Amino acid sequence: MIRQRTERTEWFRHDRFGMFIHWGIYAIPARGEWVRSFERMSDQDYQTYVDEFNPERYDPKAWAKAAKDAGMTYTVLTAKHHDGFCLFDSKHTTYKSTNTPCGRDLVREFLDAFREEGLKVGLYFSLIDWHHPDFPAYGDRIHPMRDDESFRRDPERFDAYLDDMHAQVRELLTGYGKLDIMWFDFSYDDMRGEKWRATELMTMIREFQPQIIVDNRLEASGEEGGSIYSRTPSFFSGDFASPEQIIPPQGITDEDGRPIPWEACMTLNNNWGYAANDHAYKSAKTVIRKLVECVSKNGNLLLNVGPDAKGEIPRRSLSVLTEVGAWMRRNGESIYGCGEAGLDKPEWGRYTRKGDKLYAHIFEESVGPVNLSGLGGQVKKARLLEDGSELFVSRPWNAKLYPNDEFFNFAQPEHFTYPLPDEL
Ligand code: JFZ
Repeated sequence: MIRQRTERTEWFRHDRFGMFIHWGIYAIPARGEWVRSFERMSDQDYQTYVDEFNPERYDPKAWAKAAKDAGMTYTVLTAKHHDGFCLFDSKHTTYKSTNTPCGRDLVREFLDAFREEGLKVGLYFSLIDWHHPDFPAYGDRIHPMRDDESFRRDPERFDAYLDDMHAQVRELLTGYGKLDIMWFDFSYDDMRGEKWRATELMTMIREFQPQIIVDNRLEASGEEGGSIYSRTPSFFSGDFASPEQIIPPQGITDEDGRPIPWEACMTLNNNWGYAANDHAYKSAKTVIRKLVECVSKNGNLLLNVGPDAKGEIPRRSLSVLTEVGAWMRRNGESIYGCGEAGLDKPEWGRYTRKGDKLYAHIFEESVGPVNLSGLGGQVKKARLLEDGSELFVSRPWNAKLYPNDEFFNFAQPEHFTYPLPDEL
């Protein structure tokens, strides 16, 4: 099982940087994708937005271009989020984009556009469905109007929900060409694993799309026994771990210390879905450093955008992506195909590594030479990645003051300025 996971995730562990897209009806109220739950909206309240959903400026080719220009090589779109609204023409519900003024199968257009740009494509699919009449409530966080524990214990009704949920996944797996990622979300409390009929679901997935990779959210993250973190993952434990809004301090390994493929997902501001008043954007510098941090720990970054109700990625998001892309064009070699260096984190930044090439990401400008601690005698040559210029590797003039140190240095030629990448 682990060997197959390693094979299936080869491209994923190479590519390192993807675009997450949270988009749906919730872009209209523009207060994030949990708005219906947080604001205690009834199905009827929410229907107002469904009835007017018409993203006239939806141009997935522009999204694909933005992703590619940012240096991203894969993408994941919310085909259906917790509100249950499908961005595709599902035969198992009327709650879908083709039944709104929009009238388009948004998922199909998305897949065509991103594939055309040469990007790998994935779909997010919510295990939770606030609209389906047979889906039980999840405390009062999901839908207080249906917060009814007895309902939750009605297995037949829940089975009817699962039939529909599986049928929709089947539609996506069979009607939309080759998919590279299936991103389920999420499990909680006892709502996990076989509660979703996960073995059956996973069997179907592997039957129709043997090469697809699946996240680990068919089970609650951190569950003991059978999880992706354990020595013996379940059949439905998935191919990669999905830490959210956090970069695991030590990367992710199993009980035996073997690396587990992982992908941190991260918002650009503080919301996944479009939130008109959320201006708390991360800078390009922060995004680049977080990407480097992920790669330095053998992980990926799935960076989110939340397009607006008209179908456009917010301008602030685009400008960050553009800046990240400019850096990636010059320094992408230190990201793609790279991973952990097997060295302690240096004082001034982070290392990534590909084979015998070590990439030093200098976050903090040094005074004098940059210390490559522990690499004494091993560095053959050093180049600035951005422009290919030579960097001197030598012991600093005062190395004799540190007789026990094994460090080597990027020496600064005495009368020249040492050029640091300006984004870092
Ligand atoms: C989930 C969604 O609820 C959210 O809207 C977004 O799509 C995000 C990517 O995923 O958020 C979660 C899922 C799981 C946990 C927390 C937030 N969890 O297990 O703690």
